[in-house]
Amino acid sequence: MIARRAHRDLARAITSVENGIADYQVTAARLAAQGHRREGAGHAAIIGVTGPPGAGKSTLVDRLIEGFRANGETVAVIAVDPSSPFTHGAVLGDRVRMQRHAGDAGVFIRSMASRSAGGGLAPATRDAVRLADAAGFDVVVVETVGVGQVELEIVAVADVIVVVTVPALGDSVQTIKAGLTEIADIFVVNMADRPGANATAVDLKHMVREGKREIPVLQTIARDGTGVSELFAALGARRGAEDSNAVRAVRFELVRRARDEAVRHALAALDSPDAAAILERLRAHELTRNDAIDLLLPMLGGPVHAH
Ligand SMILES: Nc1nc2c(ncn2[C@@H]2O[C@H](COP(=O)(O)OP(=O)(O)OP(=O)(O)O)[C@@H](O)[C@H]2O)c(=O)[nH]1
Ligand SMILES: [Mg+2]
Repeated sequence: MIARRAHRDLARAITSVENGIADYQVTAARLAAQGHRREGAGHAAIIGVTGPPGAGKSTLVDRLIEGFRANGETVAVIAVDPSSPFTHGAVLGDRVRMQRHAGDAGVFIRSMASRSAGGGLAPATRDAVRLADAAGFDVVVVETVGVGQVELEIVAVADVIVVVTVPALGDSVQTIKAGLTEIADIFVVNMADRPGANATAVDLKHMVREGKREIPVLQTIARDGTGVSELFAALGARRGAEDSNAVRAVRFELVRRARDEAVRHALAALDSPDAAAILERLRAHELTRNDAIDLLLPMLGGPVHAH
């Protein structure tokens, strides 16, 4: 049973890591000392919901909350707004959307800004998810707008990933970017009350068939709840098979660290006197951009891709 006090303590804990006042370890320890940490934290089912702005993610999550509560499960929702350095807009929108659950102690809803410079999930988001888990919630839903790297980084956080899209205008699913089939466990075409939903679902199914994994493609109308029970069932099936995600998350984390390392290395190389000399020749129009790139590339080490 999650008490009101746990809500307050979790909210404060998230605020302190978000503002960099405390680090995750210290905060988690404090939550534990307050008696909220349950046996074997790390048991929450962490569900990522991602997709383009306005696809109906929050409306859908609101419906899912209903289902989890009907099962007697407690739910924490962390909604990330990567477009804004401030939480105000997100807080307002999401609070209104999920208002129905405001009086329920089994539901915790928190909006966060994503502050990572690269546009990725802020470290505070990952911490918030883990804190919600430590605080004893059975299910943690992370809602992110699918922009830039965030939709991919959600892999590092969530056990099950639902990619929400809407009926495509025109004749193809170009809006579904490459890479999404790799991270999606379930595709949802929301706003199925709009024209083109069937065609979009068929396109997605074709796309999914090319991949190695079986990914259900569902249609929902979040606004009235149509199709949500099917989504709920698909989530239930995936939750039973979560173990494969550990491999996916570790792979992702390693690639991310390798990328960070490569970026650091490249920036250092660009600061070297040799690089500065090349950039100076570029500035003086003695080199074309492509020439400059070809000259600079070998300084990065690793494989050189000639232009
Ligand atoms: N017609 C229709 N409208 C929907 C449906 N689901 C949600 N909406 C509406 O779409 C709008 C956006 O819904 P949200 O749930 O806020 O979408 P979101 O993806 O969370 O939006 P952001 O978090 O801002 O990216 C709202 O006005 C919803 O009422 C649906 O199935 N059909
Ligand atoms: Mg939303």
